[in-house]
Amino acid sequence: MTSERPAVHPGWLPPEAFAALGARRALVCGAGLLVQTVRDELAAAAARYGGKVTAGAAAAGPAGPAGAAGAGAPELVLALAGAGPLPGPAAAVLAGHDPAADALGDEGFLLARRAGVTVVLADRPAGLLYGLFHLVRLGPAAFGPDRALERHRPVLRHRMLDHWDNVAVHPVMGQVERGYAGGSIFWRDGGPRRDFERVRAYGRLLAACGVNAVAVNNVNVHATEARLLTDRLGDVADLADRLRPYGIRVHLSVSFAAPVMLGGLPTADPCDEAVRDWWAAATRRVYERIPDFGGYVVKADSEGQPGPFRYGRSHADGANVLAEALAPHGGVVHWRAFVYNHRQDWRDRSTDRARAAFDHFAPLDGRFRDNVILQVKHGPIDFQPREPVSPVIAAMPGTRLAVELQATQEYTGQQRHVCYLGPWWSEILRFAPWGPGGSTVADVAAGTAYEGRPALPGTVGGGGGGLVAVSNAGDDPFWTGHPLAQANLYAFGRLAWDPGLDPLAVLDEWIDLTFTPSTTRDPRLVRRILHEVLDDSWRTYERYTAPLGVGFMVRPGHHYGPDVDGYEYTPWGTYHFADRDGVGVDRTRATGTRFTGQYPPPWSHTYESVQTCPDELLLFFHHVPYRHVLRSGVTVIQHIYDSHFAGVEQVVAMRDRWRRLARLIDARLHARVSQRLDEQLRCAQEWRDQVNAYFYRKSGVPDAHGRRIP
Ligand code: GCV
Repeated sequence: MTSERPAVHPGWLPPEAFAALGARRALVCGAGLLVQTVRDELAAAAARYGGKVTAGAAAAGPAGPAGAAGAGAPELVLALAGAGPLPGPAAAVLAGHDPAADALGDEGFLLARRAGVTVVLADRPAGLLYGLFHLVRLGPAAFGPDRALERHRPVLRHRMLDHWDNVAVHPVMGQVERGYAGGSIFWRDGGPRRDFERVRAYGRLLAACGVNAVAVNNVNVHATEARLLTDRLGDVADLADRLRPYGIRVHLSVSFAAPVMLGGLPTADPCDEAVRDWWAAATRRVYERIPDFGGYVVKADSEGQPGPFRYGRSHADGANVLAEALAPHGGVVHWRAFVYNHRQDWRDRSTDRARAAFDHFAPLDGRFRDNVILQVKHGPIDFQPREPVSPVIAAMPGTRLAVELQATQEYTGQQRHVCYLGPWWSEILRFAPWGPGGSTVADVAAGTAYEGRPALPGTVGGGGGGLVAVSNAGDDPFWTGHPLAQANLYAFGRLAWDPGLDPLAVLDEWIDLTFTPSTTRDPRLVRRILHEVLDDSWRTYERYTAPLGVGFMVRPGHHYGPDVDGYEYTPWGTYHFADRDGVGVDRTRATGTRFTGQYPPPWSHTYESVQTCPDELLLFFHHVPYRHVLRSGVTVIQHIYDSHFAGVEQVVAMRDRWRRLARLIDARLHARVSQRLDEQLRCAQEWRDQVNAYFYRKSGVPDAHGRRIP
């Protein structure tokens, strides 16, 4: 009997996505690994679609200085600006650009179409690669009428995915902590997986949406994973070799206790000379092996991971010792701000987990080295389907901050539920922490939020920390378990490249690339139905789960499905405080935990008052009676009933719509999604019934519409 492995889905790079490029005569000018990748990509496409690829400026052919495309002349030119004499059309495009006023940087590119020739120019090889994938997105439109000169450059420099992948299978968390897409692409059963074709294909998908960094192991660093820094470094180098051709730098999660665990030192005290030397030497060896290594990711003093507190040191002391070791080599340390007391006494009403990151980190502003990136979860608690933006993001003008999102759907349906996160992420990135019209979260991540203000003494200049997401990909044949969750991975990269993009337009891109005309019998219908299923799916998820921003009504441990009181009497600090009169957490300055005071105005006032607090966050900030009337005009209890009934109805509608795609798209993909929609509906009904029954029993208030509440 032969056991055939199912073919891996091509994601947003099916061969047809290259049809328009592959049919052209292309010229690629320049040298270097990434330029070679561009050439190889085009050559593969040309072999399939009948085009031709030539290399180097000498091959410019008869396209004269005026740029007219004669027979045999290139129809497409991708060139490094400094790659010697450029063919006419490319030279003309270059002449129209003023590099002094408008630099392209390491990853930017110019695009124009003149006299029948499409031209992409870049200063650096990575720019050429991103230019190529931009053309893939444009498809035939790249070869239409002339296009005026466009300049493209990423808004965020660091666009990183963190893999919570374990090398050794963890007894509780498995191969991938919070992974819902099968095993790890990188590791299996205690060692490297060595499926390098898969790693390369992953890098290619990531480059095509704009990601440029990957941390290859879990932030919870256990004994085996710690050794990736030393005797298992070769396994990391192997991954770096496969990701490098796509412009992706590898990062490593390391244990703060590594000097003790691996170096045999008696201490990991960051102020100890031997500890500093150990980090410096270990880091030097990493760069000898991986010269373009990105740096370290550290979860310290958090959920049992070791950290500087043990030695009476601050997190600035801790981060700086690693940063100092990385600095000579150009590396960065991503130091996570996810620090809180996970052994809280639930009876203690004075401790508020939401406050923790700010309380720990805001006082350290300005004390981190330039190559420390403080990585802050987007919300103050932990990736719930609705949270306010973390106040830390507005509190540290003298620190490089990265915003951390969660593509893996730990709290948003675990890739069994459809939940397109693009609209949520876009809302977060556009949020203006200092009030409407001011700088945004994206500006903080880009390092431009404080431009124009005088620099504070000792602060870093420019270059924000970027955007990070916990990856949702694994060795599943569809990459992400739920095939439609691919849209989240794609959207993350695109929004990290440009946080101003419309998440529904990004979804269009993903649909058009993934469901190409040759793989669908009715592309317009497919696109319409995919939009109907995905566009509002995050809000649908929110409707049938925990209400009004209160969060954490999930089953403890695995976090799937409802359990309203599951975390209520536990040490984790995630409570809703429902009683017979009302529900929600009082985080006001007047009567509560004073968390609202961590925000600058106007939000400190907006969130403080029940009158102005947005409905969707009301229970995050306030404890209110069930009959409290929301700004929408309905009572809290009626909103709970209404939203939970509506959420389930929307899942029913999603499932019906999806059925219409049977026989219009790939049967395997259709079947996988259908099966998951059945589970989504079952789970949504369970959420509705548990949440509604719970609050009906607590409050005794019947549903105004007399619907059945079990
Ligand atoms: C990697 C949550 C998750 C943990 C995760 C942690 C983190 O608590 O449940 O699995 O650990 O976040 O972000 O470090």
